[in-house]
Amino acid sequence: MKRILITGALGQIGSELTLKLREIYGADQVVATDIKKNDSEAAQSGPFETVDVTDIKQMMETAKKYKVDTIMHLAALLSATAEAKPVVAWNLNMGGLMNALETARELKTQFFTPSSIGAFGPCTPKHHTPQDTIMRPTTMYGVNKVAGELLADYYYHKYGVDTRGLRFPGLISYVALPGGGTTDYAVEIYYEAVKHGRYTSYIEKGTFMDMMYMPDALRAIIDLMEADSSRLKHRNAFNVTAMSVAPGDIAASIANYIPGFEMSYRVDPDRQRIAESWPDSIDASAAREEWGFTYEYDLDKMTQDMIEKLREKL
Ligand code: AKB
Repeated sequence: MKRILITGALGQIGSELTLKLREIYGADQVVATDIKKNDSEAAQSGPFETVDVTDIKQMMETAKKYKVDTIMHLAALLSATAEAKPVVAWNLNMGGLMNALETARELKTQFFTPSSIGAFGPCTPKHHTPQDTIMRPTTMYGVNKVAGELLADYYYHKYGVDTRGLRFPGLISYVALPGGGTTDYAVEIYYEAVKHGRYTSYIEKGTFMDMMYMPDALRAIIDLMEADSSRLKHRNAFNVTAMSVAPGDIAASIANYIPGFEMSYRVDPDRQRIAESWPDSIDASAAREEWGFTYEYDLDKMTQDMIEKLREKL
């Protein structure tokens, strides 16, 4: 990775990944792209181009202009929004991915795109979900993610594109808010706890899903991209996780640092249904074995850091 183009660079992952990559590889070496520019640090601290990922000409021209050797394709609709607008989701998630892979093929770049725990479905083993297992998701987002994993494998086998990916759990961060995901509650809860000392969860108290703190997610992306290709058996996409938690666990963890924190529940049936179709906990042993995946933040350490950083920010 020497010169990197990021799509969806102003989204939840992109806002922080752009800055991290600029810190490591140099500000001019990381081209942030998104559908619209804003005044965030990611948009202002280095090259930025407006790119609609459904427009292959725009993407290809931008990649050629900067002579990139790596594409990180992050632009996508998350699970709850994709479920509300399935056709839009198919066109953006699959059309965007296809265009990004074609650009990578033509320019012979390395390629990263995230998959998700959303790629799994109700028939998947729920606990310690293995790397290779039944998928059969029941959401449009999940269908996109499984198809995306297979498509990225296809580009590797057919064209030799060095494609790599991670099945991310819910990602928690204090920098940019997620939008339209099922796991968004795990970010909102910290903002509301710091601002108002209470939160109403749209996911039931005991519904477990995997989560990870953003610094660990960024390191996982970079470690995977830097890993020796010959060690990778899976490529698209590795299970990674740092914790399996339910809303009740996060509330209890917050209460240790914000005494009197109040949690209540008003379940959103649509997002609850999505959450219940996903695993409770996934097994990341393939990522550990093939490229040395580790994480630093467990629930308690993440809660401490989130509260400290949000108190400064808010
Ligand atoms: C979502 O909830 O849609 C995402 C994900 C787990 O992929 N955060």
